[in-house]
Parts: sequence; C-alpha cells; structure tokens
Amino acid sequence: MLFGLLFGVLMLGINGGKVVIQNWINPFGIIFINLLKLIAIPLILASIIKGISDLKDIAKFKVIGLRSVILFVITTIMAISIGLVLVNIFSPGKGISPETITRITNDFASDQGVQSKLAEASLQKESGPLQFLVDMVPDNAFNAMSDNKLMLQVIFFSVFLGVSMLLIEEERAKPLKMLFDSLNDAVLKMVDLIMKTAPLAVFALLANVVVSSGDSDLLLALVKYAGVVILGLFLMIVFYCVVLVLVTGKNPFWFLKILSPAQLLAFSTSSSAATLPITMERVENHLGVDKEVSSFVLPVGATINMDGTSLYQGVAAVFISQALGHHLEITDQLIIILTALLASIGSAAVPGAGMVMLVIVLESIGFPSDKLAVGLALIFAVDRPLDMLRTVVNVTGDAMVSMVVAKSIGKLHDMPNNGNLN
Ligand code: DAS
Repeated sequence: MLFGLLFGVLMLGINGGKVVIQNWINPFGIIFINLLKLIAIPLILASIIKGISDLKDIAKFKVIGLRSVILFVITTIMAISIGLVLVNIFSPGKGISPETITRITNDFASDQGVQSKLAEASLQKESGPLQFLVDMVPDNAFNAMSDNKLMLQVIFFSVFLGVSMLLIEEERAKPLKMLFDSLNDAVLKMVDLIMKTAPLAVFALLANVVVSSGDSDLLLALVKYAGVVILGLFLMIVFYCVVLVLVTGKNPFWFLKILSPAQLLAFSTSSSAATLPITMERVENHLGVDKEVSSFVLPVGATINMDGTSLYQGVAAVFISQALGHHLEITDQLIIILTALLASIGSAAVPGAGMVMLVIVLESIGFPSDKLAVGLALIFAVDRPLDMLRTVVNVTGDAMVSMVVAKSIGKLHDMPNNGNLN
C-alpha cells in the first residue's frame, strides 16, 4: 500500500508518469476488482443458502435475521446523527464565496462525471426511496444471478430458497444442501487464489488514485467538508469499538488489526461487494464468528448496511444546502435521517454509489433541482477519497454487527489469539 502511494507520488513528478500508471499499471488493479466482483454473486448465493440451510430450523434464522436488521438500522441512524451534529457545528458550507460557486457552476456543472451521477439518480428518483424493496424481487432467478448490480435480488432469491429448504423434509433438501456446500467451498478457494494477487493489485489501485485525484483550488475550499466527514467516520469506528467491548468483551485493537486486510481492500477498491469475500474470511476464520451467523449477516450487510455512506450523505446534503443558500429547518434535518437511511440501504456496494443516492436525500428536503448539478459538482472532486474511507466504515460496521449477533446467540468462538480483554 505504502509503495503504491509513494510510487504514485513519484510518477506525478515525472513527465508522462500519470499516463504510464493509468495505461500500464492501473489495469492490473481493475482486473483484481473485477475478479472479486465476479465471485461476489456466487459467493452470496452459496453462503446465504448454505448458512440458512445449516440452521436446521427456521426459528434460529428468524432470531439471526431480526437481530441483524435491528442492529443495521440502529448503527445507520447513529451514523447519520453523528454526521448531522458535526456538519451543523462546523458549517463547512458557509465559507464558500459566491465567486467560487459561479466558477463551479460554469466549470463543473456540465462535467460528464456529474451529469452521469445525475442521470443514474434520476432513474432511482422516478421510483422513489422504497424502490430498493421492489428491486429486491427478481422476475427471473437466473437473470438476477447474471447481473452484478442486482445483488439485492440475489440476496432475496438466496434467502427465499434457503428458508424453503428448511421447510421441506431434510432428506428431500439433502442433494441441494450438498450442492451449495461444495459450491461454497469452491468459491472460497477461488477467493484464496485471487487474494494471492492482492499485493500487486493494491499497489496498482493506490498509485492510480494518487495520479488521478489531481489538485484544484476547489479541494482547498472542501478541506473542511472532507474533515467533517472523516471526523464522523472516525467517531463511527470508535462507536463500533465501544459496542464491541461492552457486548463481546473483545479487545477493539485486536478486532481492528484482524479486520485490517478487509479494511485495506475496502479502501483501495471503494467496493463493499468486492471486499465481501475477504470480510467473510476474516470474520469466520480469525474473529470467531460462526458461519451460521456470518453467512447471512455479511452478504446482507454488505448490501444494505452502509453506515459510512449514510453519514456521508447526511453531511453532504447539509454542506451543499449551506453552500448554495438552501435554508434547512430542524424538520428537514429529521427528514434527512429517514431518507439517508433509505438511500444508504438502496446504495449499491460499488464505487460512487453513495453519491448517486445523495440526490434522493437532497430532493427529500426540497433542494432546488436546477441547482443539483452544482451541488454534486461541489463535492465531486473529493468524492473518490471519501468513498474509499466510507467503504472502510461500511465493512467494519458489518463485521461488528456479525460479532454482536454471534455473541447474542452463543456463536462467537474464542480464537487462538483470542482478543479477550479479561
Ligand atoms: N462505495 C460504496 C460501498 O461499496 C459506498 C458508497 O459509495 O458510499 O460501500
């Protein structure tokens, strides 16, 4: 990771260095991410179906499912609340001059990147904040498996099939259960093989981030905004550690150290989906969470539990409103809590998804639609580094929830290096 960053900075200083990295090095990072996304769908399918069918009875599935969803909602509301408190205390958007806004309006608002986010958002917007519930029900099981962005549908199909396998006679379900057990083993072996290329991939990805983040005076205007998001994300990590100590008695530094390979991958890929295979490997093999819990909580959490994203959406919505003079009542900020909760659930586990759903949050507080492009343009320049950091928090939150749920049903096993505080 360090070598990737240093190499990127070095190449920035060499004439043509940026092109070398983007044309000859970055592709290896993209191949790595694509491989991980390629197996995210079969991994979700196999692990959820295996995990549920291993439960032997529907009652245990209900306990794990209900406790997980309750914790997902609690941690997400906590994240948004932290973000709103900080953005109102520091008011980062109040320092931007009208001249800068005018320049951004001319320079950025027509920017292809901003326009593509708006286009994606308008698709989501037409269908409203609960579209993600409708999207969950696939009209074709095999179609759902063939398209990575329909992860929610694959999760719905997997849970449906897994529960149905519990409800038929055990003997009748046995062949399917054996099939998904071996599929699970095979996919985890694929993860193991892909991860052997991780050092090269992380180097390539981080070198490219350095040369493509570039610099602009707008970044300086956004330092305070980025600082508020980063402070909020850090406080969320502290919150997770406190919950972990209180509920499981585990050493938080042990937890963060063991989870760090997954966090590094989340940082360099900005994708919870691409990181899922590693998150599962770390949580099951090194943090002591039983597969019965992790095989449901992590795939579902990777897709609907995005605490980092929801915090960012809360901060960004208020920052943009402050910068463009859109006054917010306290009721608007309460509305932000609800819509950022729904928007983060509906955000896909891929790079930049949180920014697309931000439009839903802005629309919900009556933000003028003719200023949306300028608003997104304001934060576009720093979105990629913040996406990397919020994805780390998304993944860490999922791992923490899986440990708390496992502890609550006696399925959190002691590990050789243990990590107990007492
Ligand atoms: N990058 C998304 C993820 O994979 C989060 C986001 O875009 O906010 O978790």
